[in-house]
Amino acid sequence: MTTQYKARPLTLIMLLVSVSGCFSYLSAGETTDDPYPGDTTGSTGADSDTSSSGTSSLSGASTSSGTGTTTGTTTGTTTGTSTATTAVTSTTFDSSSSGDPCGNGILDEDEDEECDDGNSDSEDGCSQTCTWEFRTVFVTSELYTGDIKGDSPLEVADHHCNTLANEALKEGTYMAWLSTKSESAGQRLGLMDFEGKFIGTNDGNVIAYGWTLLTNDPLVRPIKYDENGMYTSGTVWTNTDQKGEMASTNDCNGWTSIWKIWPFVSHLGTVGYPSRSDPAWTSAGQRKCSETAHLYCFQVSP
Ligand SMILES: [Ca+2]
Ligand SMILES: [Ca+2]
Repeated sequence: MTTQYKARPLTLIMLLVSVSGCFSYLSAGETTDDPYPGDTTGSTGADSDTSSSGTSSLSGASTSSGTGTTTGTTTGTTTGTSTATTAVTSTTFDSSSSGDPCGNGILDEDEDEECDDGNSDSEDGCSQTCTWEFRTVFVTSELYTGDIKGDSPLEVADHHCNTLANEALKEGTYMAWLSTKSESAGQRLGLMDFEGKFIGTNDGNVIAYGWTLLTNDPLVRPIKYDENGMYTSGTVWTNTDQKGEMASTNDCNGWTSIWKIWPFVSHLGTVGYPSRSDPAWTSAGQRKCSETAHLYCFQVSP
């Protein structure tokens, strides 16, 4: 018992020294190699070695695969970005080129839309291709001498047209089919590109299909109805030929006078007949400016 009692402390001391040495050795190795000393997972020898060679090959892989990755990433990213940018640009371009497409209710003049009533229907004033379909034409119910008066008789004539149209609840802006020696009706009206229908005030019957036929062919129907849709006869001041150009020098002195100063006789003015569909509708001879005649009025804008 005594021997055993004495031998135990010595054995314990030797064991402690031996174990202490082992801990001391391991601790030193770990401190040197383990980049994560607090990480117990990496504190085993096997993991430490793997980690060490891993770090080494990671280092190499890091460089080469880092370069490769960088290159790949750059190429990939560049290609991807380029493609993405192209796609976005393409989308933006498409969106821009179509602008506000016809039928969306937004007028896009860059796309040559004359109108946009928010639908794809025709025969409602604005066509499915967003162009105006109708221009109303009438002969005035009122009569005027060849002296239209005012500083600018053509503008006064336009005013007469608009006043009568407004009173008859006709929409839009109107101008008189009237020329002087210096200004033609065709130039004034600005309808040379109009391809829709010129319609009358009586049930919207067609008078001519577009400017080209208006100025080259006989009328489909005469312009014989006034702003209220009432039948009108007599003559119409025009001094305008079928082409919309000045018909003669007979324009009642630019629609400013009835009488010449000397000899004291009436000026003359070229007239047309509202009952005719041949070129006589606009140019059928002269009348004394002291007489009275109607005016033709054309809608030039909505
Ligand atoms: Ca539009
Ligand atoms: Ca429409």
